Amino acid sequence: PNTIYLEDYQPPAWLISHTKLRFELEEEQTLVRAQLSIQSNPAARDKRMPLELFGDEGMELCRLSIDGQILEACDYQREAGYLRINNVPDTFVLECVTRLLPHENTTLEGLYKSDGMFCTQCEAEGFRRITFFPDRPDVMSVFSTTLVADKCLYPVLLSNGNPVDSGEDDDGRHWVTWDDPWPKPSYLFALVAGDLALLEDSFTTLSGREVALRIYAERKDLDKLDYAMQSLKNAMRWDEEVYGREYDLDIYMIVAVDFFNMGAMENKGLNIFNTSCVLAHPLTTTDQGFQRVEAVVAHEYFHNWSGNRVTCRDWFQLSLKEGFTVFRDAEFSADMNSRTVKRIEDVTLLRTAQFAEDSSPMAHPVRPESYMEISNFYTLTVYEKGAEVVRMLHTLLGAELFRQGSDLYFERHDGQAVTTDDFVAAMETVSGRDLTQFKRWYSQAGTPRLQVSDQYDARACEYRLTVRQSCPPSPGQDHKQPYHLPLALGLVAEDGTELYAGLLELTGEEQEFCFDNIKQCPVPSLLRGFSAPVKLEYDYSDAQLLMLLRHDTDGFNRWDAGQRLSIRLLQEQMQRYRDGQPMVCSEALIEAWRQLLNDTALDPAMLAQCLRLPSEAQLSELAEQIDVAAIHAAREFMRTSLAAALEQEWLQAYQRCDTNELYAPDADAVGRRSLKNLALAYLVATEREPWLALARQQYQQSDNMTDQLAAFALVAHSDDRETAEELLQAFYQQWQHESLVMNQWLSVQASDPRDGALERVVALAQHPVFDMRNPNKLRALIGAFCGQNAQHFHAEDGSGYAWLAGWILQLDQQNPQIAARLLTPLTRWKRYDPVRAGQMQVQLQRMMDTTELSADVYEVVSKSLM
Ligand code: B3K
Ligand code: ZN
Repeated sequence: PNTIYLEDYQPPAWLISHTKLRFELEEEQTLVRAQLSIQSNPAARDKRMPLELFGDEGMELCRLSIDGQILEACDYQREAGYLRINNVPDTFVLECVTRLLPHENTTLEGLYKSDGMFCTQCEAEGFRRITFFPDRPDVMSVFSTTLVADKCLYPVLLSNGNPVDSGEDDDGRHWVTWDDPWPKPSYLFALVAGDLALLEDSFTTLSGREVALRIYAERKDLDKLDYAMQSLKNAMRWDEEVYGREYDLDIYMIVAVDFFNMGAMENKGLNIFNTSCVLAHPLTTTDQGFQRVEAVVAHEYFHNWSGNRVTCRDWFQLSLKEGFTVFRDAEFSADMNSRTVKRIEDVTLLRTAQFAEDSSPMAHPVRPESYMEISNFYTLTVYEKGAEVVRMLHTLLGAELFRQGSDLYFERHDGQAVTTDDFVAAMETVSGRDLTQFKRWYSQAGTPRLQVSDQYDARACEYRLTVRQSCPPSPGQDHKQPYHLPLALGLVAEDGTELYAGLLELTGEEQEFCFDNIKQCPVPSLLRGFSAPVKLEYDYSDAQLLMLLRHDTDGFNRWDAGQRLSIRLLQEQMQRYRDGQPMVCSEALIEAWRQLLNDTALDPAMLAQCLRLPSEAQLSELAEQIDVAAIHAAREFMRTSLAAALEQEWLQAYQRCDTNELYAPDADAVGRRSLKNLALAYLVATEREPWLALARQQYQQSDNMTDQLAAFALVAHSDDRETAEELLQAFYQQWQHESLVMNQWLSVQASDPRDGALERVVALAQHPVFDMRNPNKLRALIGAFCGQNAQHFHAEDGSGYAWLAGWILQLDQQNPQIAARLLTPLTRWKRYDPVRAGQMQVQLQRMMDTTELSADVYEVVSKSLM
């Protein structure tokens, strides 16, 4: 595969003003007739370039003409992925007929079938599997699309924009024409054809425009669409209020499909969603599931401005739309629910998974410099770290200037395809600031490290803080320049009084800050709200952390103080485990947790966050060399010690939160359930008989999936095999016809830490509910085993690695994007002991030695072995 470089960017030689498409959808084939109105681009570097269109090799070209003149085979060249036509006029209409086989398309890119309905996925480069086209985001065109299909099988025919015409043919077929007035790149094109049920509602925009809101799904799921609809309306209102952005078409549609490579897709006016991100019902969806639906519905809606009206010039700019939109959806979720809890969840994801990516062979800047396969760059770095970069701009400028900058960005670039530099330039204009150094966040990979030390002069009432920043090397970047970053901090007295709160700006490699008139020696509360995506080091004493856990006025840092303390204690136990010494659980920690648990004034959601030990994945990220067994042993030891020591408190917390309220997915109720189920998990961890019975009782009496699933997982993983098997069977019987619930059933079993885990997942892959063509099933089984069952995935004999590699090789033939995704755990081999690292390398090499790897898998494997 070729490597594409940012520095090679050239403006397109040809532009398309209008794209007219006609799809003849049939069972055995689809014919696509495309009429492209083409002009040479006045802004192109070289004039008189041949016309080059992208087109997938598997696509059959049936007919090609220019201004009505049929082209013969000698008039054009078809090469791997391209069609080249020499000697074309300056302005002309190209007509092209292609033949596709959607029912055989297992890549879930381009036009394919999901459970009998036709649908599309074009981002990033799927449109070239539909027709020959300048399939790049800086070519924007107006689309007009006609769909023709059997009326009984496909009564619903959808595309972008507004329906403008329709009719019926004599042969039982019907057709609908859709016009999308807004110029868009081909990656935002979509069509859907199927027998779909519909939930309809409407929204009146700020300026009084009436918008029809339509959510489509299979008939059996019609009762699971209300929450998505409510979330959509909330998002539309929020974007008007917070960003002044209104919707711009008469119809907004969402379609739920079961076969989908990722969460959802923001196609103009016609979002296509993975069922897992749109269907929600109390009986089948957990609280987490509800919150994901709310967040993803909002995210795709927000793209209408940040992504669609203003799009990316090239795919290196992906974070322009994704980082900004993730920031927008995170703020929306924070406003709809608990701001601090949302921040804690996002930072946990960043610290666990993005930091790990940042130190892996696939590490890349938020704006990558090169890629082989762009699908591999829809990453935590581009999305989540990208959102942190936007958040830092928000922090540095303040909410008001940031809003002005966003207004200016949309105004300047409406209808354009632009770069992250353009985004920052708008922020520079409104603030009058020079953000040149800040832009290193876009160009440098790796997680910066902040080392903080301090000094207090009691006589002068002077407190000095010294901050040193550095950033480790990453592939292709040995030396990093210092970053410009906001460091929010507070100074807290021993008794909890806040002596100072403010924002510092770091630009140098080492900087000293002096605070006057500080009357007692303070404890610094650093990086409040996680004001920059860095690793912070400061030599806190246990007592200081306990004080911050009790008194910090910044909720995020309260939680973070507790995490730091837990991490330190866990790391000590890991060392003891390795040294063969007995592990111990700190009395101070137990007492601190007891106080938290007894403090009934605390918000249950926050309390649950504070009483959750850092995950094995996070402890792994922090380790010099990952010792899977020590991490697991230490964490289990702490968990069971805290469970036993605080048994009464856990029970009280459980009872306090076990209110008999009707299910609602609002922040308060979600918080109570999260504390309740955390308490139940600790109770069960005591291995005392009554608590497993309590879990079983909760399983039977719950009226919602959150409580049912939490209890189910605890029993399913317990040593009481009789009850466990009974529940596994009962759960299956109850939910076997709910595909999304069956994903949970698979995941619970795949993450079961008891012996024999690999044998169990091998057997489950043969179970009728498993379907290797469905990405949700693959994530539920393979993803969960490799990601949430470290003990067994990392078995020293390499059996887990070999199993995964076997899957990757098989899946690569069918769906390269998913294959490359699932491969991630093996790319981390350098972090493990020599035996495991060697075993992982063997599997990577095994893949490398296979002929015919996709570009997706080849890129990940080859970079990992470098
Ligand atoms: N933009 C899509 C992701 C497309 C991924 C293509 N491999 C969803 C989103 O971020 O909203
Ligand atoms: Zn997005």
